[in-house]
Amino acid sequence: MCIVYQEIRSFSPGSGDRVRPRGHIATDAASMDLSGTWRFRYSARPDLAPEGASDVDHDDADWDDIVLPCHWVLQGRDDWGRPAYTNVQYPFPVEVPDVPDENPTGDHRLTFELPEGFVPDGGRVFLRFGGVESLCIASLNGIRVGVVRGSRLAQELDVTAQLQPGTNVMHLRVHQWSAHSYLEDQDQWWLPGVFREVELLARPAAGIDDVWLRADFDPETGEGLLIPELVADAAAFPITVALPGLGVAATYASPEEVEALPVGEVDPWSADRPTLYEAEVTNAAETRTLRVGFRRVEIVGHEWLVNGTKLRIRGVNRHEFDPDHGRVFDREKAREGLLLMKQHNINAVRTAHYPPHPEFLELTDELGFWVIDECDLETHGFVFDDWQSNPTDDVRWRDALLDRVERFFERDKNHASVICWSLGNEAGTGSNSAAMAAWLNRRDPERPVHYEPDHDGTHTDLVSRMYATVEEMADMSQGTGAPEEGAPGRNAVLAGRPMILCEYAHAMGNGAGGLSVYEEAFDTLPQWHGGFVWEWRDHGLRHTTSGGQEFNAYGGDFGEQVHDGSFVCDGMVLSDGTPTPMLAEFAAVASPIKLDVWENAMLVENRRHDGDTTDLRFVVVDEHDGRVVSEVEVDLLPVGPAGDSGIVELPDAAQPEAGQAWRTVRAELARDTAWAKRGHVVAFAQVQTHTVVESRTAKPAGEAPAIGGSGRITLGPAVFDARTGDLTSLREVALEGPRLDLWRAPTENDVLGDFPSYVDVEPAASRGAGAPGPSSADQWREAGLDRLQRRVLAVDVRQDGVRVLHRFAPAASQQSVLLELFWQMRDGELVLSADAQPSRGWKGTWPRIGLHFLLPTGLGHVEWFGTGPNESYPDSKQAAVVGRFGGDVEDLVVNYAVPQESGHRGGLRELSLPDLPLLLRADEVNGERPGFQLRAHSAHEVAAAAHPHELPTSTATHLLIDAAVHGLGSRSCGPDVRPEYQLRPRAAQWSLRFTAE
Ligand code: IPT
Repeated sequence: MCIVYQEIRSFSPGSGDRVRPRGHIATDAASMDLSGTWRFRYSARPDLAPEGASDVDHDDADWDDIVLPCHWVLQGRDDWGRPAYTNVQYPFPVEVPDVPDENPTGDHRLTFELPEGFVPDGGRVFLRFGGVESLCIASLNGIRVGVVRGSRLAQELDVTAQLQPGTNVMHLRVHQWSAHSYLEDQDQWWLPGVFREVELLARPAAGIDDVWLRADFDPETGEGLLIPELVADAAAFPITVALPGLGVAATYASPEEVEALPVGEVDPWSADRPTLYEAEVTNAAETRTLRVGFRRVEIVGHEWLVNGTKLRIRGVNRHEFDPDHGRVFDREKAREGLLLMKQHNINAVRTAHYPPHPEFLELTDELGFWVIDECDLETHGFVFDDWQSNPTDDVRWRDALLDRVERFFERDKNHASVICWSLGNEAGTGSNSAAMAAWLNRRDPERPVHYEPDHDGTHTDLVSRMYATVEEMADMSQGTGAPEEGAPGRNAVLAGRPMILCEYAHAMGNGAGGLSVYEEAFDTLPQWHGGFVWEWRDHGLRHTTSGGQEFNAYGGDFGEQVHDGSFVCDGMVLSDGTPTPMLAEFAAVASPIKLDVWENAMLVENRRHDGDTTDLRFVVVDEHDGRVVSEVEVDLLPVGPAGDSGIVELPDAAQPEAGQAWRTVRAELARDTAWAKRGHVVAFAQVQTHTVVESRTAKPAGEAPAIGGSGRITLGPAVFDARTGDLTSLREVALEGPRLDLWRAPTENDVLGDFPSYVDVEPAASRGAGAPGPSSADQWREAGLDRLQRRVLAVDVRQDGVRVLHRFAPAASQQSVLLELFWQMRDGELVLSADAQPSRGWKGTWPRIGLHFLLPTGLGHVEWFGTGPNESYPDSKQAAVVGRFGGDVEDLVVNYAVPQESGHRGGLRELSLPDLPLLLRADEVNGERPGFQLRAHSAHEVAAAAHPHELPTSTATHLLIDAAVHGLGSRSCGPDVRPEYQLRPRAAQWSLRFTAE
């Protein structure tokens, strides 16, 4: 077999003069970043790749230019292959270690001048690859220097012997697929290329090759201890380790003399207060600089502590992703993302599912995040064969997996923010994962090892689960129950350990709902330490239709043979970085400052890891009918240390003359911080203080309806169709309807049904044990909610108004809903009292009970007094406050990658559409107010579109006044809408008043 195929199907971790893995630490030694324009040749298969391409004098004149780092499939060239998305399944036949003949291959060549004096006297030069997907055969000046594997792992090769003064030619042959692709089956795009920097590093003779500064903090004494590990030849000594900021320095004359260095009292490092100290490690040849944070990570019983305090993870899973550049790192954009996280009370990141660019961890050290750093390993596709032949349990892969764990650990070991190591994701378990865990435990006894598939906790330190329900969490906490495949009594054993959800609350499309239920579980179940939302950001790739319309492409949009559709778009921010409402919901639910507000007092709980509340100011805002009447700051003694709570009296709230009075308290940053400006809201709470009920006695109707010509009924300014009873206009306004609507354009949580539901439409026994039951969308379609037919039962023109009776029912069904509409004129307003009554026999849930009106197209600005500013649903409304809001109709729905239900806002009082003009008021009925939704498309149009650009031209603006809606849940990957947030078939009433002026 030809040599290249041997490399492609090799289990070896890599070859060449591989340098022992080292930390990514700044140095004053010279380096040369080879990023920039290279020559590039794409070949669809290895055998089509140019022969002799690594030869120094190979003619690359007819090659193309490419700018590294990049993924070649994202360069806008249709003839360079295409991105492909799969989640669990491999995009090629599973036959380890072989991969398809159709193996896209990129040849890269760079001719460069080595600066004079670059190679230190007697020193070495290393060639460092930050990340290449997936197999890279590197040559320098026509000589092969090594084979690099492990796409998101750094690899250094010693190229001193091959480098020459003056002009050099480097050649990299990169194959998209290799045996190691079997280890890299993460839920993301397959994106080949040299996507992180390629650098030349000058290594001085007797330099300091590697440094590990372990920085311990003793929470009892407040003192720090620096424990240096120096990797250098004996000739490199003496070496000085100094922390100038603490006035501490020690010089070690020989390796044997290196010892721990007490540094006295220090400010510890934590995600809340990320204090870092500059450290210098110097000798005659080299100075290395890094920042250390003193902290102690330990597990005591079922508690995971940092600096003696139990951790509370409010985290996200973060992939490296950019809609234009894929996994190419951009420090500024990464920082922006982290700032957005901090601003939304996110304090932790799991680097799903591979080590990030090393500079990302500099940012998490600096800004303050608890990080679970994860190794580049996932073999999820083996699940379909019950994990048979899984690399994690196959001795042929042992070296490669140990090599992976060593490379990721050594690169990142110095980071204060890394408080846990994760072996990878969804790679099953076996002797190799056990060996990886053992290696980490031996090398770093302090930081715990995480690996979620280790369900029995045999070789890891944390008990981790994905998408568990709170009921399962409670079972685990109490040591009772055991998920199906578990050994009997397993939970009882695990209950003595700390627990986290490494993934929960699947943020795909609209949702996930139910965050506050988890928050309560994390706060009350002693073993639980919080969790990581799946996931931070959508991975839609910016793409254009043939007609030139931009959109976020997902699986299938590049013609993939197998793919997993929009499952790659499941973030709390959209692909372009726009936050979704779930992010605001997360911020409201997860705030470590909890406010409980009554009219005259407020309880402040400080649930931070560190620090009191002196960084905050508390502002009390009183509003009457949504208009601010006063705004004052309250004096509050600092609530602290962390864990404390305090109560403060609040000034009296003024009584409004009419309407409602609301009091909102905001905890705002009192000063600018590294992550937000003064005034940024960290927490808020709202309470209704007064309601002055208008005495609206049921006066007799002011005007009696009249039957006009051409089948019309008029009632004041309103005109009705005499046959159907439909309103057709109000003064000049074309306002049509309403029809009863029980349907919504399913969200992705409604559509996907692989996870069990709390809704039992049919007895579980009839489905077979463990089967999840139909998705909500299927159940709703089955019930015919998307195709209700209307029959007019009565249009009754009476002295006191117009009474209309409609029956709604789907074909082939005996179930129906009667809708009674009673229109009256009262005090110059058109008043609608509506009442929906379902027949018996409805099952399951309904997405909504709404009145659907058609309005003209092209409506612009609207204003409302109700909840906002974002959409909200029964299980996702902690971020919603009552107030007056405004916006353009098109901004009232979220531009999810897949069009779906969006834009419902509950608690409506007034809705004003100045373009018509129309003012609609909603009154309370039985203590409830309806919500509203305004959208340029009907639910059917939305449901039929797979991408926003597939939505047809709008023919009407759809106004829904919903008496109730169903929750969101997280069933696209996780629990369905909980019973308390479901909308079960039921009766509903509305009381609406319309004015058109
Ligand atoms: C889980 C994966 O770990 C994660 O990478 C992602 O695919 C997520 O699902 C869904 O988006 S695994 C799943 C089988 C629970």
